Amino acid sequence: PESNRLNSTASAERTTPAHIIHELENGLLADAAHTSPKYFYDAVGSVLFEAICVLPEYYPTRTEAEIFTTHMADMTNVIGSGGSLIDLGAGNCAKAARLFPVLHPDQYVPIDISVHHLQDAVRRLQQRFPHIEMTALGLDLSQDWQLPVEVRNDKRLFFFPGSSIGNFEPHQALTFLRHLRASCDSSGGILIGVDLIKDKTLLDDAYADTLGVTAAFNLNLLRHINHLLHSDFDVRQWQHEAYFNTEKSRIEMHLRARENIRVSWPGGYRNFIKDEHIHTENSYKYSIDSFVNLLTEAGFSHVSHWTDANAWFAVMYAKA
Ligand code: AVI
Repeated sequence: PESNRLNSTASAERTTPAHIIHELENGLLADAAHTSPKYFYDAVGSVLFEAICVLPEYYPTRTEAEIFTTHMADMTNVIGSGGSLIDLGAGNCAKAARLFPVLHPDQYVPIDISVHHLQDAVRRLQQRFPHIEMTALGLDLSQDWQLPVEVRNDKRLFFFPGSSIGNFEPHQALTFLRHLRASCDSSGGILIGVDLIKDKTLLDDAYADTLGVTAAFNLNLLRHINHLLHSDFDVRQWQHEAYFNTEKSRIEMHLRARENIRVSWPGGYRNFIKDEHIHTENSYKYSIDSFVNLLTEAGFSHVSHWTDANAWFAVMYAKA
């Protein structure tokens, strides 16, 4: 819209990398304003996400954990042991650590956008498992990335739990999976958590919990953007919204303007009219068949999958 501006003479002193400023500005100035879900995870956002994972309404974390507990022996038989375990979006490394005693990796490579967050967890893990070589990497998986040479290419197992693949657009998910396939030889594989299509009410409730933790998680994005962009979002002027879009098979999260709002930052501004919204996240839900097809299209084969009794969530293993 004409009233929304990007001035060429941005002035404030900044520590935020230019490509992040650009990405945020482009998203905020688009006709349908949007932001990348990676900006949820500042210090507060990461803690709020950990809280989401233990909410009664948020079934994915506990359901996935239950699938691992129930089917671990069968999974171990299919996957085998040894090699490099490459943990994509490792966070506190807790999910991968549960695999160490059964998969016995020779090397553990946790990857996260913030390597600082990883370091404490890795130090503690290294004490518990001194014989596993550990290399923490700070990489933004939504950008182009390559594994450095210190990651051994002998039985690379990519571990991507939590249905984080659902936060990619399906075409990006395919590109990402193809990149994983290209990043290992035929001894490699992938172990991935996938959230499945289910009753709309269950899905809606998982992203609009009664305590308002997911609302806080969504709204905290505005505080993080203020920090990165030096913008003046006022959290109180925005309303959390989340619902399952059945046609597109995805949860959509939005922030809706409660009133007419002008948001400014050094170099630009955007006027939002009441009820206009910022699209902050998609979380795609798959059927087992559609995800098996995606893995196959990406070049993986021999897909095995395990689910819970309700078929709410699936863990899949595929060979390279
Ligand atoms: C990290 N990701 C898999 C979560 C999800 O379910 O899409 C993020 C999340 N957003 C709201 N609640 C949880």
